[in-house]
Amino acid sequence: MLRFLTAGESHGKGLIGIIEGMPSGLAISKEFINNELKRRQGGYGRGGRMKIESDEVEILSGIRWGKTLGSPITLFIKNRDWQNWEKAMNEDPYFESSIQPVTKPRPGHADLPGIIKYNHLDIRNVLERSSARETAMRVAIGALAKQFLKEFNIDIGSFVIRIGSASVDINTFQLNEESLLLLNENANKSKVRCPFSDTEEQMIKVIERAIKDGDSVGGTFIVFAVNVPVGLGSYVHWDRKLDGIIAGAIMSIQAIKAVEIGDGVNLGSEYGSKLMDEIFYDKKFYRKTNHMGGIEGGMSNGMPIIVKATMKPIPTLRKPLRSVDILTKESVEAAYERSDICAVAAASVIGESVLAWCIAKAFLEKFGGDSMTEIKTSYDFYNKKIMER
Ligand code: EPS
Repeated sequence: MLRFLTAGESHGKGLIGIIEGMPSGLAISKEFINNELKRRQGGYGRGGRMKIESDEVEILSGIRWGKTLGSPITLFIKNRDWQNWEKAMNEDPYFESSIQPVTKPRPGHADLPGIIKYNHLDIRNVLERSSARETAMRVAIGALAKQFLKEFNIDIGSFVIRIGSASVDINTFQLNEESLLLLNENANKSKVRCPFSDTEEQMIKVIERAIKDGDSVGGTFIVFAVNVPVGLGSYVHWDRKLDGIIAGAIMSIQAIKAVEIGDGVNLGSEYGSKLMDEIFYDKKFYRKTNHMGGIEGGMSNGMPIIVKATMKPIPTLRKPLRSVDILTKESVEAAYERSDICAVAAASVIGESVLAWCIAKAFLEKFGGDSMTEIKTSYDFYNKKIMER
């Protein structure tokens, strides 16, 4: 079974990821992982922290001479910022008295429920781990999943369709394999990962306004997977449904508040006759539309998997909102530390990694084996004997 754990605080020494269940014999490029990390760090509206960090992965176990061994893979990403936080984040109690606790919770953040749940008197004990810094490791881990999927020609990509009031009506576009890959490629060239230049300009203006006003802004991105075989996930039990698995995983990305599959919420406002993807046959089954976003009955149906996710504005505001000091109970303004203004572009890259992981896991459940050779044999058999029957 494919699984992973991450550990690490935002201003601690670094982030660790342990991945178990990757088959042996998978070629892994460290350059590819590092490039994914770089993509995540980009985007107009990131804060000062991204000027400090230049994320690079160190591989501590599980890979020898460029290939997976089948044993647990350990990844490490150093926090360059650690050197500025050595006292505040030290494991040695000696430093405790020299550091002021954070006591003014930010509305919208994990701060207040976190200190109550874990019985802390310093919000730093919560914010360090709830921070989106953790997603750097999820992207590194997703980069392994992407390299696994590439062996089966499965590609993952993303692009941003809304930042605040600036948006493009994506329903007017035909989203097929070719157009999705092109949109992702063009998004890679955009400061906000938006492939539509008019909207891109408006998005930048929206972010500039937020920067000027000491505010923050959220948005919506699409993340997709193409060339996914029919039959990943299952209809037989609730926790095996691919759409449920993907939605839960994407929702777990910091600040994501909505996830839709295919036409998503729009499916609630039309008659069924307009929305189902009719079935045709020419040597194989095919569809001319993809309102269902590549998933029917909790299973992939061979069409591109299309997921839309919406991120709320980041709760750390330079112009802070009202809050209450957790120690004095006085009305105060929420704490402000350096922060991002808009991280929707970064979230879309994180979405890719999370989707890649979900699909790789479902793929291994279907075609599983301990080595790439075994998995490829099983996949080829399915393609030749079952898909083409
Ligand atoms: C984050 C706050 C900021 C972001 C951080 C997430 O960090 P800092 O408090 O050090 O300025 O930059 O994101 C990352 C460090 C990252 O790698 O994406 C938060 O509170 O969630």
